[in-house]
Amino acid sequence: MWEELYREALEEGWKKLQRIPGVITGFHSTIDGLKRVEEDLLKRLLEQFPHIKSIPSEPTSVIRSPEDLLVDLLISIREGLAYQRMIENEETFRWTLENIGYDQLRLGGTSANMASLLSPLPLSKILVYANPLTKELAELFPERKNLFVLTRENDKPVLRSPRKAWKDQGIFAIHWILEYNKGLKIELDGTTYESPRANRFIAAWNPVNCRLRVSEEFKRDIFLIPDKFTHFLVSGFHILLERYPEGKTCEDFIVPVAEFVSQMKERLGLKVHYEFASIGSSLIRSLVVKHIFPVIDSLGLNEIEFATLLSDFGEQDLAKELKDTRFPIVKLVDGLLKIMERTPLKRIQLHTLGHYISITREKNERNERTALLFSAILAATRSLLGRYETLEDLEKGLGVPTITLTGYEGIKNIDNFSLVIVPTKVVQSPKLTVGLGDIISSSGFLLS
Ligand code: 8BR
Repeated sequence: MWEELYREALEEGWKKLQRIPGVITGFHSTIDGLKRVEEDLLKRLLEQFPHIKSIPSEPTSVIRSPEDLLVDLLISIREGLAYQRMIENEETFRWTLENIGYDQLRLGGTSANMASLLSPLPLSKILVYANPLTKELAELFPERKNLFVLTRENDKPVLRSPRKAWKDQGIFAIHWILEYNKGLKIELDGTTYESPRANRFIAAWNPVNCRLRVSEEFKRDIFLIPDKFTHFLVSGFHILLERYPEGKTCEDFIVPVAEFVSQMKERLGLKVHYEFASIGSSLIRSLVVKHIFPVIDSLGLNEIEFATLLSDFGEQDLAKELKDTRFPIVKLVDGLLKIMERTPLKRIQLHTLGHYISITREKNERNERTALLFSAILAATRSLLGRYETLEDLEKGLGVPTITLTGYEGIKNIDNFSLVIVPTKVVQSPKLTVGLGDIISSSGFLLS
């Protein structure tokens, strides 16, 4: 039965996407700088700080100096853990650019990734918010007829391909992905440390995006263009800081974004989806729940992010049980019901490796099922081929076997909520897993 439903969902989803007038993604597009960390680089960096004799146990909360960055990187290597920290000042950013540099630049940021992953699909318009849009960032966007940024020409707001609309040249923001292999050695004052596994440390300099500052031009022009948009994918709250060097707090930046999203919704008639992503700070999470949840229609997350959210709502026992028992569907459903009861959300879409679940206030089960199944085909295709360009590519994803059923799959109505649980297609040796969550949630929302 599921194979048949999958086939129908591919056909139906592909047709339905063509009827969507336009999608906006904002407010986090950036450049990822990939750098492979080897022993000689570590030696060169350590020579600059001869007083470092040992590695502290915990990383810093933010990177305030080149030394902080190096120490955090060493901790990540010693533990084999993927920490992510924001760089707080421009001197440290310049030092890192000069002393570490990058091997390769890649498109980064949830909004840019979602726009880029949606652009091969038959959507007529995708408007991505990318600011500042330098030549370096613009050239990382794929060249596609349906992908735009909002810019001005002859004093009029217009939609243009990012590649034709860049303003400055240079790198003003970068998220360094410092990757290392298993067994990388650090020699320090007679002691040798060795990475227990391959992983990465991310150090990000992004002064505009980390304040979620939306340009005045965008705030005005989005209401002036004649082009119709119906869906908005908002994200980027995971790179906020609790406090800023100028004395502001994350709330100073969350509140204006929430107000602007609410205005966009009202004046443009948009449906809004928010992709949670992993937010380390419980303070930022609680402010996002307070200010952002009331202005969105749909929330997307994975099971780990969901367990954290449950803890924030005082459901620590359920969150622990979920983690201890490897996220069984019945418990995930219990948790989803609790979050729906306590928030104004209209829809939550939760993805795990084997199942996707959506819960909604309105009865929309057939569309929800098509949406989830279509998004699973996209995830399977991207895992299988590392990309998708055409309907034929998606047919290859469709061919990936659907995972074994547990008995909970299907449509359920509980306490006035509609639940749809689908089994997914899991690729055995995936070519690529980055960006899968983003594509599952964004395509699922568009088709829901
Ligand atoms: P996040 O990026 O939000 O963590 O989501 C990742 C999702 O990608 C998982 O929930 C799972 O559904 C999907 N995924 C992964 Br990871 N590996 C996959 C694979 N080999 N085949 C299909 N889907 C996969």
